[in-house]
Amino acid sequence: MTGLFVTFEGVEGAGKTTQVARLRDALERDGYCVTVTREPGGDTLAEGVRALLLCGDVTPRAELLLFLAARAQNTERIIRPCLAQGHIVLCDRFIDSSVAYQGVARGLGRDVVARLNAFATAHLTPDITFLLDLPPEQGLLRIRQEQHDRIEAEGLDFHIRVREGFLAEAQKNSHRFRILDANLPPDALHREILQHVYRVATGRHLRRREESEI
Ligand code: T5A
Repeated sequence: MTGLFVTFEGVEGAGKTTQVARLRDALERDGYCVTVTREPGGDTLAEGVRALLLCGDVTPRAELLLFLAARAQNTERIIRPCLAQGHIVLCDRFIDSSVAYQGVARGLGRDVVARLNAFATAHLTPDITFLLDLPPEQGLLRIRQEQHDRIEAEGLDFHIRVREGFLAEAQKNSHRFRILDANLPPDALHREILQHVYRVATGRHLRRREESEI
């Protein structure tokens, strides 16, 4: 079994978490084994790194390395083992967030981040990446200002560069990216996401829940 690895990317407030939850519910109703994880986060260590990253005083290079450390941990401890068991793994942000935020918006360089991503994940690439594309000013309005973390509180020009970084990655990796208009209602987005997941999943031997209960 090789599982199916699906990632969700986009600017702040684009609706990634909402769509991950809806997709998990739909796939589980259809009997699939689904694992949901997020970045930064996943296991206890990576969740600890998340807390440091979202509120601490972090330099750009340290920020990148902390995101990568959390990703290495999440990949080896959660994502790869679940894929090996035939699960559909849904990850809220992954390699493309580091390229867009640290590589492009922070200016550390797209290629250096891509190489470090390859090292951190031992070259694991998603089967499908949904890019929920939205003007960042709209996404930020969806999140209450008093709840903004250190990165959300960056200026609008930073978030505009993030969006451009994602769109450039989507063009470069069009075989796995699906760009969606994140202004569409959640139901319409969910239908499109589910249809595409089933198209790509056809022919793969994915674990059903009754098999894992044997
Ligand atoms: N980061 C992360 C990096 O800089 N580098 C990296 O390598 C990685 C992995 C993570 C932060 O870390 C940065 C990026 C981030 O700044 P986070 O808390 O996980 O922090 O931030 P987000 O992933 O952006 O999570 P958010 O919750 O802010 O945004 P979501 O998940 O995109 O949006 P969601 O689903 O929570 O929805 C937000 C609001 O919009 C509504 C929802 O009901 C909710 O109120 N909504 C919609 N409204 C209208 N139309 C729709 N289609 C809607 N869908 C949802």
